[in-house]
Amino acid sequence: MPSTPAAALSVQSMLPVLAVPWLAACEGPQSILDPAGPAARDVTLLWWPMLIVATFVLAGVTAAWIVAMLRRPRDFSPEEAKRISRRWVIGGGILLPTASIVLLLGFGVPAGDRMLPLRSEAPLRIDVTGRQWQWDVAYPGSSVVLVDELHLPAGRPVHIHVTSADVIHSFWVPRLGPKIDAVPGRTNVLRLQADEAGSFRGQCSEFCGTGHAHMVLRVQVHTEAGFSAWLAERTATAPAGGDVPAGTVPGGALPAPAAPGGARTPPRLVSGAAFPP
Ligand SMILES: [Cu+2]
Repeated sequence: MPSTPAAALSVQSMLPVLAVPWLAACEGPQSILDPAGPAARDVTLLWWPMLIVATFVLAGVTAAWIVAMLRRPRDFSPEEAKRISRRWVIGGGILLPTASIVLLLGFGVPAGDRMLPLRSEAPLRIDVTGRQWQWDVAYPGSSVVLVDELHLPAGRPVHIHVTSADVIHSFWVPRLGPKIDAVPGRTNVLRLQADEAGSFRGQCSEFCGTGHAHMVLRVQVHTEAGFSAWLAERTATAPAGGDVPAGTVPGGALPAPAAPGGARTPPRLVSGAAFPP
């Protein structure tokens, strides 16, 4: 604790500065605390109670530890010691974890179910393939193939079929929903839905090599009519073999290693497009 008024003042003046990293994470194109779809909202609603409960548990354990350090030792009879230790084992080792797990499952299972693919209807399907270090995005039924760019309609569920061409990546658009792994030889399906039109940002969230940090995804959500018009226009203008923007790796092929065992071509940023602020 500060021992002088000047020290107390300097601590107080530092508090806003120390709070900046915390508050800065509350909004922005990649914040889970600023959800823009039902699945992302479920994640946020689960995250806040977990943070609050974890904070109380930390405070309680710390307080118990301080009390234990400060209290004078007492002699307990064997029966007393047994009764006290049994109370802690039953309360802290059985009742508390059981209540926590039941509460978490009560919230988590229905929320997880709302992120799974729908069985009753066939929503729009988009195929996403991760590769070092880019996202190939294909729209089945059309010749449109994009790199590091995903277009969605607002207000309806979309099934994102995610796989990988090389190592394990993880597809994540934090403001729209949870992440899902992109695993070679396997296709995982994630249900995403955006409330309304806007720009978002996704990021590979599984370390996949030196270009991992640059493996970003620009997400544009259109209105329903705007999406149909965009897809029709891109389908009409897409060249044979895919609509891959200039400057990206043709067809998503991996660049050759610089030398046997050497590093691949350094990653490039998203096809020249600016990210939303
Ligand atoms: Cu990665």
